[in-house]
Amino acid sequence: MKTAPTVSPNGTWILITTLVLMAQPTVGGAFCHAQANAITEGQGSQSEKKTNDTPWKARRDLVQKNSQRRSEFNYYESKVPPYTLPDPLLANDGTTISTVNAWNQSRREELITLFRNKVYGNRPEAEYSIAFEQLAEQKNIWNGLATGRSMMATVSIGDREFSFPFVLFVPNQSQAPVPAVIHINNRYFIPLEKAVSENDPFWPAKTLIERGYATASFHTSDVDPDRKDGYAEGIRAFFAAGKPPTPDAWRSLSAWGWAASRILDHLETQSAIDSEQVAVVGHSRGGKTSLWAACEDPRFAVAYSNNSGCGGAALSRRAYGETVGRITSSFPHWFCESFAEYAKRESDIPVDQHELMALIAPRAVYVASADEDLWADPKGEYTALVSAAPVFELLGAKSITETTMPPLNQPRIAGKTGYHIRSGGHGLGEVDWNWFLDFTDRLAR
Ligand code: GTR
Repeated sequence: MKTAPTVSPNGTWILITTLVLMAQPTVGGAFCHAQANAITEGQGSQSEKKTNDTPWKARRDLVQKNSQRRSEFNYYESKVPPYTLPDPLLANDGTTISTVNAWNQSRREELITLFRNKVYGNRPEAEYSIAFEQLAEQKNIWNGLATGRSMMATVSIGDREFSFPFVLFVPNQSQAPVPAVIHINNRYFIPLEKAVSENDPFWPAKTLIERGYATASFHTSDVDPDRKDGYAEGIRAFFAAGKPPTPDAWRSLSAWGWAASRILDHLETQSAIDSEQVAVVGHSRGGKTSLWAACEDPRFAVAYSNNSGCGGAALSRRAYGETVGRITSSFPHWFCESFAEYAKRESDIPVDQHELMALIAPRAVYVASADEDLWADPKGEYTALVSAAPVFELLGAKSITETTMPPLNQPRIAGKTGYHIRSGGHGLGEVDWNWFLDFTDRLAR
């Protein structure tokens, strides 16, 4: 990556970055995953008291309610099909990867290529430049705690341009460069003034600043519209010069993750920020994106995936709650065409989602589920995280290895991975942020 800071004619500073994006080749492999699929639902209805050390299990009332409401989807542990997870440490040629070098030099590339070709698509190879313009600044917000900036990123190819906005807060009073959090906002754009006046639980900029983090946020649809028919207006069409996407080209999740990387390009130029300690955070479709963003961009030190479910942290092979068939028909713009072919044949996918966490290793991964969000398959999310442990271990990092789920509302942290399942439904709020920041505090300082 080449960067060349320049000053624009109107006096705002601009950073030009030239990147060459590469696509790569393909593979597969498989190991037996011990199944712990005893009939577990029904142990802990709403009225039953749970002791503090009772591992989380789906509430019987919710399993029944969801099953009745969406009878074509499975919410019963007993009906999860037996499955074998692909072994991230088994190379294409059948050899077992047992050294850090073999992982870094070949296996990691094989695996990410599979995800590109089969799930999220390949990012374009075109060269581009990027400029960051400061549109507005507030210097002494929250009693002088932070400076807030309204920013515009503009990507250029020849004389064509594509722009998307983001908002950035940097603490004022820190002696040393601070870690940062890039928030992928899949719901709405939060302008500077609003982020200052309301500490939105979905992106609580003030809380993040108070806890010692810089933070930036952008809205996914400003980069690639979150609609089946939004292609022409987004960054993907911009790169393709308006041509339709090829079947294996990147889709919206990858485009949003790419945008998070562009914001990281900007953070790298900020002396107040420690760009080696940047987390990428997203909820739901944003949480699918945060994991993939960290796979594609090794500069992210941490990925936090909140309630991301199918196509995110949850194992596809469990087919619990949302399935590959359902997600690819409801949201065809999120995944490349191959993924849809695995509807009802999840066991044929050459990868599963634990390998996303393996691709991020030995960097940090935090996964969060919610008790009532069975659509996102909390157990599948937790099991994926734990199933990446052999790769963390190979790479010399500790991670969660306990296969039994933690109790409700009790975060579990081991080395580079963390997990919690919180009371309540699908959402990202104060409790999630606080537990996540407790995790990153340990990493950062
Ligand atoms: C749902 C979708 C999920 C999840 C969610 C969200 O409709 O089925 O995969 O991504 O949207 O983003 O809120």
